[in-house]
Amino acid sequence: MQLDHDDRVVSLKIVYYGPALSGKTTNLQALRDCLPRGSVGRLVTLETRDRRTLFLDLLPVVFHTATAYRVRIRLLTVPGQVMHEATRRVLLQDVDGVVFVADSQIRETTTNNASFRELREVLVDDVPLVLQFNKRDLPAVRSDDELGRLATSRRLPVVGAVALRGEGVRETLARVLALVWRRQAAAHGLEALLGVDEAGFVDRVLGTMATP
Ligand SMILES: Nc1nc2c(ncn2[C@@H]2O[C@H](COP(=O)(O)OP(=O)(O)OP(=O)(O)O)[C@@H](O)[C@H]2O)c(=O)[nH]1
Ligand SMILES: [Mg+2]
Repeated sequence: MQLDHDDRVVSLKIVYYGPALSGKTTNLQALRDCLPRGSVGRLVTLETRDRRTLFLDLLPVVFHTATAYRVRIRLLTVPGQVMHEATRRVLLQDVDGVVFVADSQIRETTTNNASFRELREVLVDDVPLVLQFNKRDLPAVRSDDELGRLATSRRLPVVGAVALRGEGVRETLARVLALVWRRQAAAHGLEALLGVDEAGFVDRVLGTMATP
């Protein structure tokens, strides 16, 4: 988190991480289409001709609060292909929260696990992390029971999603934002600075509440 008291901006960085083709870019595309028009910016993608992320995608979200402060959230995706490991490491610097986008198909389990291990090697332990199991619409996916057990054993929030249809995408973002708030709000006095509590903060990003 960056606090700029001169410009009165609170900046946050959320990274969507995971193996190639799990649906990270699709998550940002869905968010661009469903977050409040007044706060969501242009989705910037840097991809190859075959639509694979080359460096990153960036979706900026900016909103004013009832106080004089603005909140700027950068939603980023990493390129999932194995060869881009160095890029992924760079993008994780100063991250405030991570969404791990896994592919729910059983045959992708090994690939998911390798990517998750790579993330764990780099990520500072107390950075909030949410597991999204995407592509719930496909056949031969891991069962809901299994996802429930994973949530318990890893002690992480797990959200099922069909990013292609925008399902579960907002809930995933809401979960990680709530955890980021819980980790940082007290230390930075965010409640006083922004005039919102945890629920109000999440509502402002997702647009579920009328603006004050
Ligand atoms: N069936 C199905 N397909 C999906 C879903 N989400 C994404 N896809 C498809 O999966 C493919 C890969 O999606 P991307 O969002 O580009 O994946 P990515 O994780 O950004 O991939 P990299 O940039 O290579 O790391 C695309 O063809 C998407 O349309 C989903 O929920 N269901
Ligand atoms: Mg991508």
